[in-house]
Amino acid sequence: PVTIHRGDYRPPEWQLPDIALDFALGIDETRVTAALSVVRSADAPAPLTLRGDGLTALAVRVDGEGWNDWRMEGPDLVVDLGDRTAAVVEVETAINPAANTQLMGLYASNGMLCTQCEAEGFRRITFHPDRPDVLSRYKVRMEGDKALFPILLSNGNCIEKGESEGGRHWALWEDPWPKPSYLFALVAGDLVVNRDEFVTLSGRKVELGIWVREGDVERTSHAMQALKNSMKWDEQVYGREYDLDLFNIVAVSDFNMGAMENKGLNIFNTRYILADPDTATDLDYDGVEGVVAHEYFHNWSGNRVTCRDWFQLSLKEGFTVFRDQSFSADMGSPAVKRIEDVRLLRAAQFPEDAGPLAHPIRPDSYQEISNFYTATVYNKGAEVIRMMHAMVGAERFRKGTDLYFERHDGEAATCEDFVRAIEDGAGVDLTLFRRWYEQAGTPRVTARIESDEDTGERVLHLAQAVPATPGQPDKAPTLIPLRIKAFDLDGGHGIEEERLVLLDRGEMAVPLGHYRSRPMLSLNRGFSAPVIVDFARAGGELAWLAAHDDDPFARYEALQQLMLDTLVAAVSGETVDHSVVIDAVAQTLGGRAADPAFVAEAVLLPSEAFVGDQMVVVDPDAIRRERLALQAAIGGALEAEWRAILAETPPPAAILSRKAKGGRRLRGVALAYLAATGLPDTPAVAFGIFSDADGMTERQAALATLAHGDSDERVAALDIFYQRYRDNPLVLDKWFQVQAWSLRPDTVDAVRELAGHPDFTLANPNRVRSLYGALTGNQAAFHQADGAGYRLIADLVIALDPKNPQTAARMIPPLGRWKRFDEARQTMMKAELQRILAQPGLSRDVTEQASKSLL
Ligand code: BAL
Ligand code: ZN
Repeated sequence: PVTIHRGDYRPPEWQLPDIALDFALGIDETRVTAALSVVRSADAPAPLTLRGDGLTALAVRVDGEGWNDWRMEGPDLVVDLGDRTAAVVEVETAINPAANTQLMGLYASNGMLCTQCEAEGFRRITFHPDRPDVLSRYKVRMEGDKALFPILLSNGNCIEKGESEGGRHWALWEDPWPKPSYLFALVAGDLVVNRDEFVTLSGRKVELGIWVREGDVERTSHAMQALKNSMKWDEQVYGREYDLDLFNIVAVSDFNMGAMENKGLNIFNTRYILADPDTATDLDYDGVEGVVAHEYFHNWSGNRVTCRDWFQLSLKEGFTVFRDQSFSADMGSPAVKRIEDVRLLRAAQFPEDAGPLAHPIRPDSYQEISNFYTATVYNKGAEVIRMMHAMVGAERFRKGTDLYFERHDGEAATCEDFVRAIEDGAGVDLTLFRRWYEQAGTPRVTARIESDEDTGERVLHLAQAVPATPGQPDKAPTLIPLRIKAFDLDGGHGIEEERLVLLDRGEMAVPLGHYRSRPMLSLNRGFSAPVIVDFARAGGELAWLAAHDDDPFARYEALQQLMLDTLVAAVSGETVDHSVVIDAVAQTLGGRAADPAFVAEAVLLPSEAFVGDQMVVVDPDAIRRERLALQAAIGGALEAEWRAILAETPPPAAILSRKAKGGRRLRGVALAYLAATGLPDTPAVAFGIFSDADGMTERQAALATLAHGDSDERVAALDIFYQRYRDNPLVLDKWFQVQAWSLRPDTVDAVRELAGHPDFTLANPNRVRSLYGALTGNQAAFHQADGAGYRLIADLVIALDPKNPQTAARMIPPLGRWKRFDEARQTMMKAELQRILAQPGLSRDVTEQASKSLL
């Protein structure tokens, strides 16, 4: 495969100010006529190269005349326009949406037609430069059978529609805003709408529509509320107003991503639109709110200002994730949101940064851009924006973003443009900070406190190191903003104010002041920098911070560190005393009345994978054993507390207040701790909760708990759940997922069997992720000593690649983490990667991921 390098960027030779598309719609055949008005840049060569993927040109016309001066170069169409500097090039193609199992371009899903063009799907619809720095105004006419496709949608506004012969009808859509091809969208199908409206800051009325299949419209109210809240929030916090009279969202079941921000016509995975208390958990509700916001926010950070090239993907994704995170924090609990975001970063991005697929948030090269929609580009990208925000403060940051939108509105910009706008707008020098864009790898900050011999002053010594990553053996120090605060237990000094320390060199000494005894130091509060901190602290110090730190994230972090230290010691064969952790958990539980959601997060044990990340060689079986032992110890010691929490009447599922959600979350945690004790009545307790539940949060928590065990209640609950929800795909995903998450020793066998279940299908990415994605997240199962988990994932990749390479490639990274495991596992993991690579006709997506994973 060809490697594309960031440094090779050249501006486009041809601009396409206007595009008219004509679709004759059909499930098995759709005819596309594209009329591209093309304008040659000065001194660009004459031939016009239009990218294609699996297309044949049925006819080519130039300025209305049949044209023979064209040829195919591989998948691309090259049209020789002689000495013309401008022309209208018309190309006709025919595509088969029903056969499009890749779900890129125009495809059929449940009888409807829809599109996904980011990053390079537009070239599967028609020939086009298909690069984000070519922006055009689109006019789209579509015609199709009225019974099959009663609803016809595209970007912008519908300016005309009508009936035609043979039961067909048509619609003409126009999008006044120039946009890159990846933001093109079309939907045709039998859909119903939830309509609403929003009045913008300047008083303009916007019609809102969420389009779903018949029967689903009742489950769209949360998404609609989230949309209106997002529109208002973006006005208030960023001064960004919506810019069309219409904003449509369509929900589709078969979708590779979570959702897509097409201009004025967002297309969503149903998972992030549909929610009601009976079928969606509180976390699902939060997911809907966050993704609706994310896609809406792209209207400015992504659409009005787009990316110059795909290396700049984090320009729109990192910034937009930061924006959606801030929105969700404002809508709910900032502390809990921060905990969730950091947990995700550590679970998905830190391992990526530490493995063979590590790349900077602005990558330097790629073979297949779909492989770079990563936690690094998105979530570390968001952390990088967050650090700038932390360094300059909200007000100055807003000056920077205002300048960014003002300077680059209507343009295809770069990450550098963003950083420069923040520098100029906020008045800050980010020279050194730019290394966050250049260097991969999670920086490691080591900290220790010493006393200055002469002055008696306490000094915090900090050092940073960025680890070597593929292609980047040597790293330079970067700028790391660390929020710190020292607490003085002996009085005298008083409690200090929080400070922001800018660690801008390899090593640095920070005077803390005079203390009689070593102060309790809260470091990297709020996770102000996405780094790993090595700071040796005794259990007592962590327990004190877990109880007393006034930053809730730091309290959470201290308790997590205490649990982590205990687990790592136990796994390393040390005899550990569980009582310090138990006391700290008990202490934290004391605050549950005030903030149950925070308490639920804080008392959760670190995941098996995160414990593994602390070890030189991961021992999945020992981690499982010791984590279960600690869980059982906490469960047993605090049995009365867990039972008391479970004895309370749960908040009604329909109430989605912060407190109600927190209460339910804590009950789920309480049930898991109680069940870990193995006390004989726990299956009955869980089954009681499962049966009495008035909503999915409690029902799923109880089912997941039962799924770990071996009781009759487990079998009964799985069966009841299946029978009740067998016709609801999103809930059925949960049924697959809880079984693949199970801590039972036979989970790999169970997953293999479930893959043969009549409701399992490779055609639906959500279903694939619910079973196999859940398995790779189940550390001890995936790394089962006989390699059966590895085999299963490799078999999946091989079977799925010919159908849907993008989703297949996303299953590979867990196999690429082989370096972290013992030799036997390493050998088996590499063998599976090699087996994948030996398949003939492998996609570029899978080839890139599998071959890089072997390095
Ligand atoms: N742009 C791809 C989907 C998303 O990040 O919104
Ligand atoms: Zn996005």
